Amino acid sequence: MGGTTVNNEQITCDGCGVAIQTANPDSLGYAPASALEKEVVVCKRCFRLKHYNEVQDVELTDDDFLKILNTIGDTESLIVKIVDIFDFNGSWLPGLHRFAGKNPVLLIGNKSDLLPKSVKREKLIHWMRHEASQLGLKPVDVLLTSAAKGNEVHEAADAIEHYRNGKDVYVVGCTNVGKSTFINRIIKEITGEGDIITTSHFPGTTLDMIAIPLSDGRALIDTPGIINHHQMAHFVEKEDLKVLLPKKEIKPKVFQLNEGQTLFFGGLARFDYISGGRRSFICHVSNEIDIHRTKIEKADDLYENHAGELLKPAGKDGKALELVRQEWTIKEAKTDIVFSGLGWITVNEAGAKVAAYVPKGAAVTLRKSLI
Ligand SMILES: Nc1nc2c(ncn2[C@@H]2O[C@H](COP(=O)(O)OP(=O)(O)OP(=O)(O)O)[C@@H](O)[C@H]2O)c(=O)[nH]1
Ligand SMILES: [Mg+2]
Repeated sequence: MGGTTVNNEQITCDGCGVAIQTANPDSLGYAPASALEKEVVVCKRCFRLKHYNEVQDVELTDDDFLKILNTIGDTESLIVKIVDIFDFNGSWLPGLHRFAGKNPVLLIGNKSDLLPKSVKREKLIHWMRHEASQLGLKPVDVLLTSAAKGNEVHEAADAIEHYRNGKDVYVVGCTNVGKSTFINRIIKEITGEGDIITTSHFPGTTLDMIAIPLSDGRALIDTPGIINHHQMAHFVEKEDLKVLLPKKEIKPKVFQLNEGQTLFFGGLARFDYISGGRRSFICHVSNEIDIHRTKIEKADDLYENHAGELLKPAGKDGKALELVRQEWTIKEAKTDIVFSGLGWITVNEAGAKVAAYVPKGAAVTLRKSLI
């Protein structure tokens, strides 16, 4: 697409990084010519996101985003890898080394405000370091932030300054982990200006690199998120994202279940308690998601007939999803059954026989409880 240039320089959108063009209102990167005279130039898509919370689909593919990130491998820089602490594994972004090259990596767990206060910070950082090592990453440091609330962003900025050693900084990660929100916070600290880069709960908001100049002539660079197609967010309609993705601290919900009972999490996942006597299960999911209790023997019919109505959100167009079942006997006390991107159920004592159902392609795993 022919971009718009001024003095031979390509103009890019300050909100998402896309090349600006003034010719075709229906294509990517459009801005009316009059917009170019403003100090901050934003494309039509960013404008609509910001003012109407509406997202225009883009024709960019996974490959396009990977190509953009691949250029980092040839740089000498600090990589700041952000993960969403609420969906650690789902937002992990495997294969970082493929485009990060040999550069040092600083790992940040973001959205710490979502976790119940009972999750201890030190324990979480220890756990993140352990998980990172299991996943083959040895970060120079591990931090925890809430970019939305501003918690520990100042400390993170100090750590970045320390580890970057006078080099550029690339902020990378899966879509929606809060990279742009994090950078906006840092800009705010430095310049006092707020919400420069466009952020939204739609995965894939940032479309190209956005360089924020640092005082020594280097830059802090926002990058487009890599899409993880296994994340729950990709199975639902866009308007259901506000239900699925928590905005506030998760309030744990305790369910006393008898053998043979089922819990539905909207129409997105199902949990069967098969055997092990009456016991409690602690659910950690977005406060907006309805948890519906029924009997195992009724659950199949209920899902078939009521997904998208009583059990909502469900899949695209409100349709039932193809749910895949996995069964375990919980061997260790304090185990979390993690429904990637949705939340987790904590089981306090060993011995329960359970089954979990998630949309085909989504992940469900066990871990030692975080709490
Ligand atoms: N609760 C909470 N939400 C956050 C936090 N940081 C970001 N968010 C929200 O997460 C969503 C995604 O934020 P973005 O900053 O656009 O994420 P991104 O990583 O830049 O996403 P892409 O540009 O799509 O790759 C938005 O709805 C943010 O408000 C946080 O610390 N806590
Ligand atoms: Mg972004």
